Amino acid sequence: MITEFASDVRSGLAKPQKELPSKYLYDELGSALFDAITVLPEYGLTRADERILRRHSPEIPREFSLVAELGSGSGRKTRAVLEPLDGPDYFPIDVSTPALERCSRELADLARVTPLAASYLEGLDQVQQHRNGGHVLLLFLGSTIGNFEPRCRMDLLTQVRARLREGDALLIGCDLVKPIDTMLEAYDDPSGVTASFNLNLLGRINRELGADFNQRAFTHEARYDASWRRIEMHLRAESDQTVTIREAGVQCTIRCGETIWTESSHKFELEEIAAMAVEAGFRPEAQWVDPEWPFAENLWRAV
Ligand code: AVJ
Repeated sequence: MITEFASDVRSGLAKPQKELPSKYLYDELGSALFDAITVLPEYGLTRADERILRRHSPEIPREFSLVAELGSGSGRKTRAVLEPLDGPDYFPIDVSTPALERCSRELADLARVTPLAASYLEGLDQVQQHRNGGHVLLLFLGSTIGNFEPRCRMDLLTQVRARLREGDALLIGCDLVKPIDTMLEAYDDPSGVTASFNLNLLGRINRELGADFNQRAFTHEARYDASWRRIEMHLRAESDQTVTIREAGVQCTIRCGETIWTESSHKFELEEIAAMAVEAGFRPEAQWVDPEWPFAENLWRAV
């Protein structure tokens, strides 16, 4: 039996453009490095998300007695959403148990917290069993939706919608298109934190799958693809590499200059966000845009 991680690594490295799924960036070290990214001066995304939530969450209708969150992480941004509500039930859904523990501790004074260590859809299925007659407010913050290819994105939103009832709401954060230099700096910061975050994926494969990647032989690269409107992160081999990944039963060669694609962060246009809502079975109800860093927080109602 090989793990899902091992089989995803095996199939990703067998493609003509080698790739690794971005969800594996977040082991314990990766999550700590991501937390460091959120305080980089060049990475305005998380601060914009937080500013909007602090300013505008009091405008969210108070009717919600149950809040669930996809990929809650440590739950830092969630405070602002829970505060105006009247002691709601809160179900953070995340695959990282340490993050869930931190999140439960931090928010226990504001809500009755039930952490769910599960994938997004499995977690949402579990939330159904705790519904109490009121409407659900589901949070999907931080532009995580941008990590999904357009096809998978619509698929995910449709499956999320299928697990909600009419009148439930989705609060979803989307990072907007901005000048290319600003986007590139955000994903290739001069302190090298994002480079470490990216390179840690090879370290994780070494640790968990008994592989022998030489992390020092790879460099971090961020590119903007204007036709897809996305930042791509890659790891570029600076010399020919032969790697054995024991637990995945893989031997692979990576040529000098070849890259492994590790993440896409799609950037959105405002009109596109409304179209996505409608296509997935929601009605856009409110939208707030940060004045400093183009980022949109969207409240959609399930119809
Ligand atoms: C957590 C998915 C929103 O795509 O901007 C940060 C992850 N990658 N720097 C993003 C990330 C590189 C981040 N999200």
